Amino acid sequence: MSNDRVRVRGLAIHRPIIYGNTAVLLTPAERESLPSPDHTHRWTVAVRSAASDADSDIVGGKDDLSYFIKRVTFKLHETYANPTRNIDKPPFEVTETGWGEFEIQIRINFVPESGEKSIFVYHHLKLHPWTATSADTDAPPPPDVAAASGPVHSWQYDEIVFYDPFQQFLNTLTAHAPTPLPKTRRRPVPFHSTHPAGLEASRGGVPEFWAGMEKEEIERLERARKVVVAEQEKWRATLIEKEKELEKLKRDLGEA
Ligand code: SLL
Repeated sequence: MSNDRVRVRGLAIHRPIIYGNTAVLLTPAERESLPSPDHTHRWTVAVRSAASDADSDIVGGKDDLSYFIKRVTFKLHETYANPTRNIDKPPFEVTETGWGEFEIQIRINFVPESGEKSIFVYHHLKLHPWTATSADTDAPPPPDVAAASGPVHSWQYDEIVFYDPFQQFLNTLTAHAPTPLPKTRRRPVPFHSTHPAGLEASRGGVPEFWAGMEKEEIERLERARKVVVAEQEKWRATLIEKEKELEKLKRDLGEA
């Protein structure tokens, strides 16, 4: 037996990917030229490498992932004709027009030599900008706000981990090292933010994943944890105070 079909035990190797969507508002002229004039947006959902080309206006997608991904199946909302879209070569993406947000099931199939089962990820198609109002009320922002804020980006970073890979597949993977994420932030653009500054900054162009994002996320989580702990302490103190008051009122009642 060739040792290609031998698993390399104890080894884990990963590949970074991103999945998500961009969306732009259609102009009135574009809307009129569509078979369905009720469509308001053009969007692209995709699975890509995390690294971007330095001066491209595409989020991610620098590396060709077809050395380990064989097919990506995007399952759209049933209001679309042929909602199951199989994409067998890069770019692994679907561009459509529409009027509504919905959950997209994304199935990633790996090349046969990997011997891996396919995996599923889910993405909520995002059409409306990340404004504070839309986050609070779930309602799309007014058209002028939406138009002024430019394309909407919603992307998730993930890492696909292969455990005990077959030797041959491992060779393929190591022959295609992923482009490392840039060490510094090259574009001043956040991916999403309910903060007005985020909306403001999103006019600056296309976001990019970079190496410091993980640290930033940890810091965000830590700040949020501190806020929650402070809230808990505040309410615990209130509770103790109220319980004392209750005891006192009970005593007063007993004495009366
Ligand atoms: C909503 N639950 O009500 C979602 C459904 C469906 C989106 C969104 C176009 C389909 C077509 C389209 O945008 N469907 O007519 O081709 O918001």
